Amino acid sequence: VFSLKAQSPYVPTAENLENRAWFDQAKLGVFIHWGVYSVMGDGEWVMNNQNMGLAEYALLPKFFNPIDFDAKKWASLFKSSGAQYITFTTRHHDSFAMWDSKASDYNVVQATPFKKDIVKELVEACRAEGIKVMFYYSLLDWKRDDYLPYGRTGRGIAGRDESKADWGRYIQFMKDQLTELLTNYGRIDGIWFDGDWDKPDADWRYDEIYSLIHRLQPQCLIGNNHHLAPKEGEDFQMFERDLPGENVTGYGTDAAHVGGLPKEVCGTIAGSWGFDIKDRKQKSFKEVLSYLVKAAGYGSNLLLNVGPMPNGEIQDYQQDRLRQLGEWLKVYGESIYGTEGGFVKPTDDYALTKKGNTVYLHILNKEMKTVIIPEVKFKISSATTFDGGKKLTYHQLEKDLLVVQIPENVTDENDLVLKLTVK
Ligand code: H79
Repeated sequence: VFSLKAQSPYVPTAENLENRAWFDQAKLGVFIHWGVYSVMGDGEWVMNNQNMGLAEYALLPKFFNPIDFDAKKWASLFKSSGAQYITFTTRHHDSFAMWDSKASDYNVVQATPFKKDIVKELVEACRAEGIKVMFYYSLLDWKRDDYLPYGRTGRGIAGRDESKADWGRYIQFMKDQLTELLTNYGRIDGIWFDGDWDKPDADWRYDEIYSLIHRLQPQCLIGNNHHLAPKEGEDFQMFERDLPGENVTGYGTDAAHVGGLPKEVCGTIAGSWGFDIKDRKQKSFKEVLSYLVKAAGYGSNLLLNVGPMPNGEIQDYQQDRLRQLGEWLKVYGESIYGTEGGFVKPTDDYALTKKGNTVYLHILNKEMKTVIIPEVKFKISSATTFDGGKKLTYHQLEKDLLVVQIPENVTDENDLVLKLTVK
């Protein structure tokens, strides 16, 4: 007989620790924001941002008929990027379930002409490619009455009835949906919660929710985008549009709240998470690669987002970025996968990763002739180009300064990877 209360303090099982160790070295995942909001082509926050009423928004599922969706094509694209896992939006803030949910008929099978269980197709296709699957699940809800009273968002959305507020029922609804997701789709490697910040003072009953998840699937890694220090029962810590502790967004997690769990930063290839037809902030390959390399320099994974179109296609330039990463990782993967980071703080100019007695020095700013790195606490015995073909001049000075001469005629527009051997 299981206790409904979480064991306190939370003691992760052996399977869970093993999965954390896998996650910690995985370094690249693909985030997918896809839902009925994609039909609008105005990002995943369109319901809130355009103050769409419930009746208006309820028209969107009628247009969700992604005739070009091919889960196998997606999975093969993700595989070619070098990603080790995906995180899919099973349900975003609009409450729409992308699977055959019994707890709510507001789902892809019952409410769209497509009628197919997207989660099922995606899970099966990714599994066939050896890609692990995590589920994004929103805590915040812009549709259900039982979620009320209002949090910080969603007030302009017409059609909800505050007299039907019922927090206990809402929590039970989430448990029912999470149970479906963790019972009907085989092994799931993580649950990625978002939206806590809408009601930071609510009793989210994480003790019950997290213990339910770990009871159903002990290896399932729990992360929660609450922008706070990790809470009891969580297995990894995520940083939205941020590097760990940098908090450039202002609503993120500052350095004081970075914990000792495996880390993941998430960011977009486009300017938005969900498909935005007017997107004018498309990232170059260099920007995307620098994000991956800096994340690894912090010892963190990068969860890189694509926002598929309503027809089920992923935009060509987003596909290109993924394939370019994969091509790069085929050559330089040893400097990313399975490395440690966090021993020297990355900058826009450089990032360092480490495996055994090899330190990989990533030069991100190709204008530099010399790189000067402070706080280097280890002694090195050699410095070479990535292929070992050319010895580099370096000096280790007092105050832990490392100075490395950047070789001439060795150019890589995006990231020049150098190798240091640690004594
Ligand atoms: O799913 C993607 C986004 O839709 C969701 N998380 C990613 C992964 C997300 N949207 N916004 N945010 C996360 C951060 C929200 C910040 C704000 Fe606020 C909401 C700023 C103003 C309203 C938090 C709540 C800070 C003030 C109120």
